[in-house]
Amino acid sequence: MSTPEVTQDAGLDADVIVVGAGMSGLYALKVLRERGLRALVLEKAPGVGGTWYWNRYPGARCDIPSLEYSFGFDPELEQEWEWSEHFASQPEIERYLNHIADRYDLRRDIRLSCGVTAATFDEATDTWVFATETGDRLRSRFVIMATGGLSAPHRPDWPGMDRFQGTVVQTSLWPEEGVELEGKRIGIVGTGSSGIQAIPEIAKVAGHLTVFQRTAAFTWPSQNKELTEAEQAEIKAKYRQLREEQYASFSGTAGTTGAVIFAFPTDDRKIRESTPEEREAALAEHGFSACRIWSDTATDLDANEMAVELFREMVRRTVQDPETAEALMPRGYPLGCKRPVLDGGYFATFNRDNVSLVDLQNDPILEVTETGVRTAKGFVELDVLVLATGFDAMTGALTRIDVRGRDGRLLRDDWASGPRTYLGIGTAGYPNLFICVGPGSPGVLATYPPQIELQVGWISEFVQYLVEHGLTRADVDAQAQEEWGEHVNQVAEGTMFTAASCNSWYNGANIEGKPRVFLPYVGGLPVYMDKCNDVAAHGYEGFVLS
Ligand code: N01
Repeated sequence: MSTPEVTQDAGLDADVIVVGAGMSGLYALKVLRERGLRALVLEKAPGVGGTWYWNRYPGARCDIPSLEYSFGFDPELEQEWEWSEHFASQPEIERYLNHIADRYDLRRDIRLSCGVTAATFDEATDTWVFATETGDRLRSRFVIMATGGLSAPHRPDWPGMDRFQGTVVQTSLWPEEGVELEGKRIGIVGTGSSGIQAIPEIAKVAGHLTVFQRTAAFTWPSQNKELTEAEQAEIKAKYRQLREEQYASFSGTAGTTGAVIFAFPTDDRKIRESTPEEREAALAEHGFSACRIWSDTATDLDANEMAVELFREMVRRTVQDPETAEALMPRGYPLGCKRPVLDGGYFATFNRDNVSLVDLQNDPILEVTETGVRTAKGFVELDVLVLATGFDAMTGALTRIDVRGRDGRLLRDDWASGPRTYLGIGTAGYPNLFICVGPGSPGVLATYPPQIELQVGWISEFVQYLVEHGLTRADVDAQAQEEWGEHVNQVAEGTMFTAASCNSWYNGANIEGKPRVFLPYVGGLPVYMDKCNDVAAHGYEGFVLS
């Protein structure tokens, strides 16, 4: 790879400052260095790993097969790293990312416990100036915001929260030293991916676990198991082919090692044309996945509701207490609107004597007191309150930093009615700032490592191009941004993601006051990268370079 003439301004701490040392940030550092650029990573956490540093709650694991949820940039790394399970646990992924930091000697350019509070574009010099929690002031020509799609925790604020004398802990800020749960009276709010993973594990050790549920979820048994040596060897022997399949796949996932729930319809049968006997046979064969095999549920709401009924039937057959089962059945929103969840025995957990459910639809939380949670119909005494209440997704990590662009504009204000980006990578008025897995890119809809390799690879090549051509400023053309935004909206139209009844973090509806805007690009990873590569081939069309 050619090495560009790097800007050697004495006043610059780096050519590129990367915010975040998660998967995107680590990879960005590696490829920027390879391109001869000086990069420095600023990370809020005391360790590397991003999501996989912070989310260390009991049961935390990935729901993409481990052999696919890993980097393909180095065949030696692929061969030497051993995954122990089909779906890797948080500690194993955190170890993997630490291994990457060591193996590629990344740590010397990573500052830990160094959260960025402000980033300001200096128009006189075409540079970015950073302020950090540690009081540092740093300057670079370019910035890569590797701040993650699901990294700004959402913490509800019920009346009395400050009064609670027990422990309050968020799944996404789980302390490294752990939380004492054995024998305790524990309440958990939230039944998305995090809550659903944590609930069966916490139930095993809690004195009593009370689950506070606002919306019943769709979740499928993960069927996670140990990865045998033979299975691993088989995949490793054809890793190049697998990676090519991932890069070419809509969601960056080849599905080789059991990503069951992401399987789309297996044939073209329509549930609307099915008989009760056929539906019963589907239940017998596929269990919870019986609702996912039909070809007409993705676009036809009536068909979708018939499929949901199959899911409800499985809940009915799994959960012994009829009232609890009824409350655990998703209603009022379609299958395919929210991020699917994989679980390790979630519904069966409600058959345990030490687990109870509070259905917040009928019995909302009124307040938190010194000793527990008061709902409309009762009071639950607690020692520990776990918040599995999600994230200000895709935009929160960016808008929580004071990012100031040209003319003193503030990103938080510019995005007050929804994010505006070009390719999810740049945003007009904020020159030289590039976003990884940002709103308007596939982001959360495509497996991160392969997506990051493609997108962060594209960004680093762009930075190298700018440096090689002596260009100091790359802003986004407002018209190109407008057209990309329209395209992002257009491809999402008619899908279950944007159904009127769909409230999800994909569209900001999980955060009070957040504008309802569908955030990721749903056109698929290959279509997205074709567009990015086309932009590059045309001299970075849509960016204004000077
Ligand atoms: O967050 P969520 P998450 N009062 O937003 C409830 C990824 N992930 O952390 O549905 C009461 O999905 C909220 O209720 P409602 C994955 O992409 C992956 O679980 O808004 N309840 C919901 O039940 C995932 O989708 C993995 O009505 C309140 C829950 O809290 C994404 O992260 C593991 C409330 C939040 O669910 C986010 O998942 C974990 C309130 N005020 C996460 N506010 C894997 O790889 C919120 N809720 C497996």
